[in-house]
Amino acid sequence: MNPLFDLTGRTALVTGSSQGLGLAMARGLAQAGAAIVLNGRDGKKLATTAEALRVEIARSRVGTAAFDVTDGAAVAAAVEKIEAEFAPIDILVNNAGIQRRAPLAEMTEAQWREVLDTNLTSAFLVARAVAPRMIARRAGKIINICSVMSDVTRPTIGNYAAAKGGLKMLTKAMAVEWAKHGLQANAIAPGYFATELNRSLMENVEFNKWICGRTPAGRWGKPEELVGAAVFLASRASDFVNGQMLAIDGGLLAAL
Ligand code: GCO
Repeated sequence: MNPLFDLTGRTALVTGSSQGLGLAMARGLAQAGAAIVLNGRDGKKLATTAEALRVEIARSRVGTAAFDVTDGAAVAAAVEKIEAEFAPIDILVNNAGIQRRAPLAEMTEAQWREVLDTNLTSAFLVARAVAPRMIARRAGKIINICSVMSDVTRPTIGNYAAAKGGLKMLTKAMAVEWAKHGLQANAIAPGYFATELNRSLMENVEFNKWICGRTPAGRWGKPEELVGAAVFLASRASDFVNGQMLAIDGGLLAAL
């Protein structure tokens, strides 16, 4: 492997990584040499997932941190514990996200707030806990998992699109404040990927046909197809990249 992409000796915290895109990126970062801290709210699920990764990837170091990314006090305590007991966090992947689909005019305040809290505010809360430590070390990589919905949207996901659009701008805000301290903050924007979050969409014959037609590559993405971008943005190869959003979308954002 080109040493530019070697993550040996680095530690990555990946929020929302007990399944789906977060787990796929955590696996890829571990395969590139990083020690990994998995996060979710279910400690048992995290422990099972971590053990499976340790078996799958020889010499991997995988820890777990069960905490609610929307709870500022819990986030601060968890980051303190990780840095004290596992390792300093060199790479933060803000991946935690949910969907609560509803037409805007019918959307409840709870559906709005839950999505904005989990998909946007959490990235602020976790980065606010981690960044001062990275600043003190004058190095750190922050990767926010945005979406094609940071730039475009469709009916019934107005809360999700607002959150992901905000996350794109929060990424730029992090970059402009923290680059001088040696940190790089960037984003990955997945298109439509085959995950649990999208199972109902994939199983809908009409929606599946629309997505495969709307995506120039003509198919759904595979979670492992995010790994290259994650390793790039987590590695020395991206030391002069800041405030950027890299779409991994099969060409969707390029097409009318
Ligand atoms: C939907 C989907 C999308 C995508 C996600 C990809 O309901 O249209 O969940 O939101 O999966 O945005 O980044």
